[in-house]
Amino acid sequence: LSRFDYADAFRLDEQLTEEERAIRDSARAYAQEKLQPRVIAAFREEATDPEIFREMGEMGLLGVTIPEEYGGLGASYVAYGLVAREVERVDSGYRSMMSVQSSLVMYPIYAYGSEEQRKKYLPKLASGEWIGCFGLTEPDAGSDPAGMKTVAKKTANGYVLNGSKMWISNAPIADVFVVWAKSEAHGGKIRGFVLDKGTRGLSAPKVGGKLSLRASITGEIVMQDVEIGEEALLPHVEGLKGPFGCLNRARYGISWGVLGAAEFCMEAARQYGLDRRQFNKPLAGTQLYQLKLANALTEISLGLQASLRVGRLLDEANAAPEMISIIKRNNCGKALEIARHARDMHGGNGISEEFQVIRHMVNLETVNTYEGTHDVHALILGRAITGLQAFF
Ligand code: TGC
Ligand code: FAD
Repeated sequence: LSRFDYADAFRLDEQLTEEERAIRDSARAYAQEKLQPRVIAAFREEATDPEIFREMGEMGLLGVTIPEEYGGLGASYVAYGLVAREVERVDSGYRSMMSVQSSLVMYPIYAYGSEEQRKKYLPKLASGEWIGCFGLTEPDAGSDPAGMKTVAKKTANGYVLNGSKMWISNAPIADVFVVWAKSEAHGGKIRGFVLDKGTRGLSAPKVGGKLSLRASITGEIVMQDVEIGEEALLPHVEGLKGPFGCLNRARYGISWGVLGAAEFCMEAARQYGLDRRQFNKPLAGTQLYQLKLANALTEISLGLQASLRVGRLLDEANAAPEMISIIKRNNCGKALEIARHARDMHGGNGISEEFQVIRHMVNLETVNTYEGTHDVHALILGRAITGLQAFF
């Protein structure tokens, strides 16, 4: 029998294509060389460097699955997941910046947009010259986006939008706003609109005071009589399946990303336990310490295999949303638990920014909540199991 390597327990590496390995390696090199050195200060100062989008664009990390003719990489969903894992190994906020741009802004423009919209927006979003955001959540409509109040009224040449969005990643620095609204001209159905920064009546104030995901800027989107032309409408989708189609992809990416954060935490705890001695022995030589490492390794290894499986099915256009709920929910919950244990295993040092585990821990609280909370995904699965919806 061959030897076991805890750093790749089920030999994920050999299940990847050469291209996927190459994309993963360049994402890892970028994340470790360029993102890791700035993250501690960025989180402390609650500062988001927009230059990161340009850098990611140059590395081909934005729109990994979007065809090359629109500036993307034309690579697999597995490759996209591997990028999310490497970026989130450094910080969930950086992965958030990348996944909003790729899955929530570029994807809907690609999948639901006109050819003019694709040509106008996708290459500049892929290069990071333009930054995008996605406005679905509102102050009074979070888990229940069907309750949104933002409306689009028809005018002679287009629409006028009124409403506000809350908790929107990238919004204060965004050039492109994908916004979902109930359109009176379409029988009150939810439609997508692409707005440009600087349009009269459109503003995006920052949400300050976040104690989680501080390296990623979050804002509101306020729309007061925002007049737009017909060309701002995403023509090819109607209803909640529009935003959900994007969320399927982003949630899938998150399922890989959080395991990158969990791997960081596990490795940090392992090293700390080898270095730190108490009671005349390394902490890593105690049974309780090893139990926690074994639990972390088990969940990370199982989670990676599950995400890989769903990624392969996505690449065959054969994945169901419920599969994505399983991996988003489970991997987020497990990563959060692993981060909390790693924080504890570092003792007092665990609360210091220097050791980084507490930053991952508080970030993962957000990731467990956004893109459908842990409990909302349980209800999606409960509905699939029983045929009974328990949301209301
Ligand atoms: P429901 O009746 O279930 O469905 C309404 C319509 O939508 C379709 N649909 C889907 N289509 C594609 N993919 C999916 N996953 C879909 N889920 C539902 C469905 O077929 C139906 O279509 P049609 O044609 O029959 O009308 O809708 P509901 O109102 O009962 O939904 C309930 C629930 C809980 C499932 C849903 O609202 C939900 O998932 N809530 C969570 C909201 C959420 O995830 N928000 C995320 C906001 S964006 C964000 O957080 C970005 S953070 C990113 C970052 O920074 O990284
Ligand atoms: P609520 O829906 O009010 O939920 C509160 C609690 O009630 C949760 O525990 C939830 O599980 C529970 N709950 C809700 N409904 C039920 C039910 N039927 N049964 C049992 N329990 C229930 N949104 C965007 O559109 N774009 C973004 O870019 C974006 N970025 C974000 C960035 C950050 C940092 C954060 C924190 C959020 C972001 N969000 C974004 C919003 C995010 O998607 C929502 O916060 C999330 O969907 C939950 O909605 P809510 O905050 O209104 O909580």
